[in-house]
Amino acid sequence: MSFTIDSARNIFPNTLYADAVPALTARFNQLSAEDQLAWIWFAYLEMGKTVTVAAPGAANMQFAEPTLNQIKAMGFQEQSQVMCDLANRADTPICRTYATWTPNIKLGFWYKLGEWMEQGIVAPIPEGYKLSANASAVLNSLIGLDSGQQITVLRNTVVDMGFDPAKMSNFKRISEPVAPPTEISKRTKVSIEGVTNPTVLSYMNLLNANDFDELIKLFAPDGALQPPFKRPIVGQEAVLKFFKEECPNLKLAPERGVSEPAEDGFTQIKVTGKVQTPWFGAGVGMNMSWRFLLNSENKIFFVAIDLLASPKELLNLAR
Ligand code: ECH
Ligand code: GLY
Ligand code: GLY
Ligand code: GLY
Repeated sequence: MSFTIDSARNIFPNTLYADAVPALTARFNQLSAEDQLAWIWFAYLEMGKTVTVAAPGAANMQFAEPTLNQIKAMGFQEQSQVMCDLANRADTPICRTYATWTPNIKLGFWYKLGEWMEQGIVAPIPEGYKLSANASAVLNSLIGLDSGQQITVLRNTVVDMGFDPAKMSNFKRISEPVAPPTEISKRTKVSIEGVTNPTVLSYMNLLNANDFDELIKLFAPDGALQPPFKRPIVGQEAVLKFFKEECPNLKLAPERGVSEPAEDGFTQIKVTGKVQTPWFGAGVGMNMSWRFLLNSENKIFFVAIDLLASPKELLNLAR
């Protein structure tokens, strides 16, 4: 029997991922649009007590600017309607535009709206707004999670807003131009206790250097990558597009791992460690694992990236 993408997903089945994130996201999705927006506002304030979000880069803002200016010119009532429409995933021109943006453009858009809400330029969450009992309960659950899980929930809520791309016949993804990779002389090199496999080390180093054109060469032509809480992205072309659209400026700090032979000359390797997003930098270290399945030519047939349930999982390399 040889590996399929589906069977590859089950390597290292003892990996405990943060299932609190999809659980909380599902509860959040049950709330009304008004409650959702207020919930995010309160969650954002709460998190602001312990972590700082970085201002979006100019590249993330240029595509959102026309829509932001359109919203700025509206009265409060119309602005509130636009925000509710986004949460409701309504079919409006702004919700259709929003749907075409990459996650980083969407986050930059809301970052700016949040600033404007604070400054009184955009309709604020009404003073004294009282969350429903359900929404309060969901907020309390969020506050109980570690910061890496909190920012993942928050990112999901933003990414899922807007009209459903699957319902758009003329869907075309809008993404920022890809910045050049880090100069060779400025690149860093990871070391991983227990792992010397050159493909795995290069994967980490090339991703840290934003060198996506070299990184993709480590994958088999039909290779796949499974981001946290997502279905696998299959094939070099689709994976490269994902890297360019969603993965600039991540910082991977793998710590340890284990490598062992699998059937058909394949090798399975699990690595655990920390990951930083450019939005929070060193302020939030996400506890992650990478589960690699390499083919007999040492190309990546499959890699799953998971957000771990707890820091304790960083030490779990069991098969
Ligand atoms: C306000 C109220 C009204 C409604 C809204 C508001 C604004 C909200 C704002 C929220 C901002 C949230 C942010 C969240 C950022 C989260 C980023 C995360 C990144 C995780 C990345 C990972 C990468 C893993 C990977 C690795 C690989 O090896 C391969 C690639 C990949 C308040 C106005 C909405 C402003 C900024 C969680 C884990 C390691 C899979 C990518
Ligand atoms: N400030 C983070 C980003 O623009 O990606
Ligand atoms: N690690 C669990 C999953 O496949 O998403
Ligand atoms: N999913 C990776 C990021 O957008 O930060």
